Amino acid sequence: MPIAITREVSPSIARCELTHLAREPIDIARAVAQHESYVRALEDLGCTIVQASPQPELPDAVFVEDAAVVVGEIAVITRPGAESRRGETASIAGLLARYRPVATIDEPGTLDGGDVLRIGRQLFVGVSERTNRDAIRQLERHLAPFGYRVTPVDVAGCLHLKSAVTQLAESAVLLNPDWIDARAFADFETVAIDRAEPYAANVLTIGPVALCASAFPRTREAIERRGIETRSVDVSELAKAEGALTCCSIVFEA
Ligand code: CIR
Repeated sequence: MPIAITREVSPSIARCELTHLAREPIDIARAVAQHESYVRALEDLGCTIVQASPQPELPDAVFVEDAAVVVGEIAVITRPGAESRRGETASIAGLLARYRPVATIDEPGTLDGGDVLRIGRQLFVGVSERTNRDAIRQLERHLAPFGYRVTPVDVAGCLHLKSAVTQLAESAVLLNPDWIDARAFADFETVAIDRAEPYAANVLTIGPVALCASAFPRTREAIERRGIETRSVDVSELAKAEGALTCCSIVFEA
């Protein structure tokens, strides 16, 4: 039974970091309601929800994914690329210490969990505006003893690696070939997003089901045509903060 760590939307979310999007007003009540639907969808998919303590003064605290990388043996607490987000990690470290030994990424490394795509014993890590090669080397040092392989992947045009590619099934990924070099995923079956929906590559797959954002129906159809069951949630207000589906949880086996 997977655990999903989540954290409620901060009332200060309007002051979130933005890199590739223009600032738009965020309807907080709607963002909160959408986040609650997201959490319910995770519960419906069998996750036990563990809520991190609210951090109302930290605008991006709902995007817990960026604070840690969890594998079966260990949790690695990140050092987020945006300085405004560094205060988010301590509370997540405290929670994860209940489940795993905890290691850290230290200065000068910067790493956002959104840049880490784990598929089995392989970790693809985006080299992005948030994640640098020093942190990737530190991550590799923490994980290599457990048999994990770490592969850096250049990311251009989007915030994180997982804005451009996520896992759909054991050996299949969903990707946007405009933002990463698809050859890095040559060993996998690839499903391409619909070109009219560039932000659609971020899906959260739990067991056999891919949770998709309702804003991207064409890509959802492409996933279903591949024979993968999908569910959808509306996260349009969180998307204005440059967040997507994987960002709002840290999912791992207890
Ligand atoms: C940020 O720019 O850091 C937040 N506004 C959005 C973070 C989204 N996180 C993710 O994709 N893992």
